[in-house]
Amino acid sequence: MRLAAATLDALPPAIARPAYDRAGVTPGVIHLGIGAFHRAHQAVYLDDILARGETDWGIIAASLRSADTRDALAPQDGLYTIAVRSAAGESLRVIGAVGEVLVAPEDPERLIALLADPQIRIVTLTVTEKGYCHNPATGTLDETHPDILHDLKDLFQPRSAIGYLVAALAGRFSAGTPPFTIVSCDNLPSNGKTLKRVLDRFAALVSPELGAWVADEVSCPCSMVDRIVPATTEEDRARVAGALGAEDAWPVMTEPFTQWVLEDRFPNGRPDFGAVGVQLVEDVEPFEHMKLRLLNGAHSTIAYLGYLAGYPTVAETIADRNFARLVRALMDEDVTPTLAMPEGTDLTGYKDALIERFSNPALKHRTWQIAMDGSQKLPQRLLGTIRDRLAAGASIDRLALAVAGWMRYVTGTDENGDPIDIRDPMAARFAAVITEADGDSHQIARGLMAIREIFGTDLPADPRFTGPVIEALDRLFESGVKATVAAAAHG
Ligand code: CS2
Repeated sequence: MRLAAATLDALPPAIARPAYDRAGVTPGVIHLGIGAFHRAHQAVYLDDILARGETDWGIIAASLRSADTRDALAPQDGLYTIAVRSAAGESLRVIGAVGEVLVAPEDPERLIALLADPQIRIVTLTVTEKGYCHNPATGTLDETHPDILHDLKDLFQPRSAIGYLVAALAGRFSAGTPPFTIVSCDNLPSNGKTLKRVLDRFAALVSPELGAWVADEVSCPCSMVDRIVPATTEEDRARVAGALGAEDAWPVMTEPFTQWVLEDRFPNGRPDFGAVGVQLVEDVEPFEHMKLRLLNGAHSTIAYLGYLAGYPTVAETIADRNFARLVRALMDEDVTPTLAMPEGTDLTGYKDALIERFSNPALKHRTWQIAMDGSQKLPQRLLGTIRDRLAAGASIDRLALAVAGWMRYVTGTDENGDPIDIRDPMAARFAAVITEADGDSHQIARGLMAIREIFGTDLPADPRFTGPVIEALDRLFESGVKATVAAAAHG
């Protein structure tokens, strides 16, 4: 038996499922970049919205590249299971908010036409950091990006998310249809502002009239999204199928915690997000800094140093007392002083909860998974904190060790001499630096820091930054990761 609309009633009673008639749902949201994260986060909130009777907020989702998700979900009528896992066990819930799943490159015009439809009032995005085709150090459109160059030439056969959005907005503009509101749900700094900057610029390059309309009319509220979603394994699939008594080709694994903080700027309407636990605020930035610097900054530190220390998962890394100590000190001593939270925010509780979430033994979140795309992640996770610390005249030793951990990782060889499978759009640049440095750790550090798209021009020129990073990388090479972490944890 396969999970699908027709088999929903046959599932065991313990499995939660859509508490509404899916046949009565109409689409109001298009999501670009349907992956596991979207399905465990925004789609769950919208499932709750639909269950409240707001039935005009169904989701049409698109993959911008691969057909995997569509191939898994289409035979299931868009249905899939989320498995909420913790030490206490696993609870399963079938989500019904996603109707159709499209594979954009198969029929770009269809996706553009759907996006241009007036009933679509919100577009949400999870296209990962690199999907914005921006320069991560400056947050501006990368006008030399091959997809951007392509999309500017051939707007109605786009490749990038930005191209799709602008192609659809051009259609809405000429038809007199109000624009959709676009919500970036990626871990970018000021994600809405970054999106808006890139989008406005791209639209202006298409035509001044469209550029002016997009700049004036399109709202891109910032949002902070949070839920840990490790990649699904074969073991997960088999376990979920056993519990459902039906095959689900792509269940999604997640944790009990979930958070969505969103700026309330939806000129074309929105569902009652507040009623389903979304925090609607005036200004997301403080929450975003809190999350990117504390959660993701710690995650990346754990990913590089933990991987190199031989720990396959976050939980195994944090179970090492030295790592737990280092990460907590990084949060308390280095990041916390850079945060300016609204009154009443319980930062200590937030950090305690983070350590508990990282320790969740049921999640098996791989360090290798988080280590991906470091070039896109470092600026907002670690380098912003470093800049603030330097401006305050404060020390950056632990943060420098995290950056050096990334450098040691991208050398591509672990401490046993085995190769590391590096996934990063800038992997070729790293490899060139490593080859050129020929084993000289100072040259490795200097060569990597010279990559402006990551470090800008200020940090490589500041000895208060370069000194501690070079020193930390030396120590990683000389003493090994575990000993270096142990020393830093007790330093
Ligand atoms: C992780 C995030 O893979 C990564 O880079 O740090 O995906 C993290 O799990 C989420 O941001 C949690 O909300």
